[in-house]
Amino acid sequence: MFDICYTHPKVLAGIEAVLGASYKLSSLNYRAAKPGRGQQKLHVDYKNAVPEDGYKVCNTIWLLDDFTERNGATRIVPGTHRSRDLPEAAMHDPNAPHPDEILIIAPAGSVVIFNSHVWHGGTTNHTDRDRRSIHSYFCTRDQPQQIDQQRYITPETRERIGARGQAILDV
Ligand SMILES: O=C(O)CCC(=O)C(=O)O
Repeated sequence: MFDICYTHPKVLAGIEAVLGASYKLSSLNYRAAKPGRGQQKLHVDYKNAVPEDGYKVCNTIWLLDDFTERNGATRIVPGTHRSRDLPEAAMHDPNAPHPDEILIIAPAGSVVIFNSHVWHGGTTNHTDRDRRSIHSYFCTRDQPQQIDQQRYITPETRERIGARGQAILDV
């Protein structure tokens, strides 16, 4: 049931728009903002600010629940994927609200595709229910994967996903 997270044509078109044609899955993971929790520092999904030779990472959030003003929706600071600074260098407190941040508010079933050099992070869930999501996270082929897919792939999965899926997983 997770194959769609790294094979959906519209998602891959979005990834390609950011990373170019030479990308692979870095990891597929689940995250829930639990009641009273979920706050993250503003961060990027790369070790440094944007490298000279272009963007290296691009993330997607698959909303399993509605993202609302109150339940720990992801915040992003639009335009910061062009910044040469990391949030911790530019901000006194990356945990604090940023004046230009916006919340991603969308219904369950939506997929958010974002250049994850943009400053972003989870916010606190002020409701009594988990706010759940799946991330399929991509990187350029010159980068190490967050999860070494080759190590975990089963023969059944390899067979099922075919040559295209194998190329995206880099197995
Ligand atoms: O779940 C979210 O709202 C954002 C998660 C995130 O950016 C992360 O875990 O690095």
